[in-house]
Amino acid sequence: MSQHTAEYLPASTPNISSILQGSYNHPLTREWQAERVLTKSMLIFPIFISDEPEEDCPIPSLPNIRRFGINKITGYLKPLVAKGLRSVIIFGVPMKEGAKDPYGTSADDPNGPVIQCIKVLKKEFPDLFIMCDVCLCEFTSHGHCGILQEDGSLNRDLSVRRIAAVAVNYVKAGANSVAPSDMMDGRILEIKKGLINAGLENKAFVMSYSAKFSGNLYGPFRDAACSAPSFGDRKAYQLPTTANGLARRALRRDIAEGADGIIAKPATFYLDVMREAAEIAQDLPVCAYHVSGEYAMLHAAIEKGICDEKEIVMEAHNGFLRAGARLVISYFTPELLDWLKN
Ligand code: PB1
Repeated sequence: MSQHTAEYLPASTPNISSILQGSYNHPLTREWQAERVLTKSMLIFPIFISDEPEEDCPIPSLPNIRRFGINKITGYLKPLVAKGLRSVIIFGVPMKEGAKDPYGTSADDPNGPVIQCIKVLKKEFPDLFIMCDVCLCEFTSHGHCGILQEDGSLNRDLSVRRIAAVAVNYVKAGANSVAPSDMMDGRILEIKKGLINAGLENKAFVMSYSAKFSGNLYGPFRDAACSAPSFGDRKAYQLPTTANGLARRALRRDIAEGADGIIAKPATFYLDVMREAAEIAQDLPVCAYHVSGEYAMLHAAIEKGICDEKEIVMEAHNGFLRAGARLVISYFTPELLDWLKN
């Protein structure tokens, strides 16, 4: 008997139910264990569009991600669409002098980056699903996501009405979906009412950022979108990082107000929230947003050789699906389009 076998013990006789390894000892049976498999149609790719038509600018804190002008974006997206890209989410970035004011007027400027980009993409890629982030932070001089009172706090009513107007104008321009990331209370209801008043209620998928936390993982995005608040922070309108209860309340509220889908973000650090969101919003698509800080952290680990790029990206995205997400907003979309078969 081998020196490593304890002579004094009889041959191990486990219960039959103790034996699991036979169920996953083959690559195919390991695939069978997944309740949900990541596919290209689940991916929504964030794109940053500026008002400089010829811009093509790398974002140092967001490796492999660039900010484009409307004359450059179709050339960039063409090969991705050919590889199976189905959806983008547009973030407008007004760069011109004087483009920002306290009301975010340029957010739905017919000649602004978002509406121009909607039209260019609809023309070039008629089957591409165009989602537009709806917020004021990229367009306001103060960098907050809503309209402010004199004392610097949010004017909820004016903010919600402005957000709804912007959302309706994006749909009028041809957007298939609007995703308000502003976090103002009641904006989903206002957007739905605005769409109904415009006769567009059956034309747009309203994707609510319901469970969105005021963490420390949005820095690279703010670099790309030039959208950092000029004072204070977003803690008065993005959820506290410890707030499971508020997230559940916001999810139930947005579903009751008519959301067609919900986003939980950040993703990796909030998989518990994602799971609860999938239970509360079981009749709607739940979308994970793998935010810029999470993306940059993975890139840092990959660049340091701590993990293999494809392995760690797939592990992270499979975690979002395991927690109940059916969609993923991911800056890794271009790589995933190369790796995924379907
Ligand atoms: O990738 C990211 O970090 C997403 C950032 C996110 C975009 N929806 C917001 C984060 C923020 O700046 O607070 C933008 C809010 N309108």
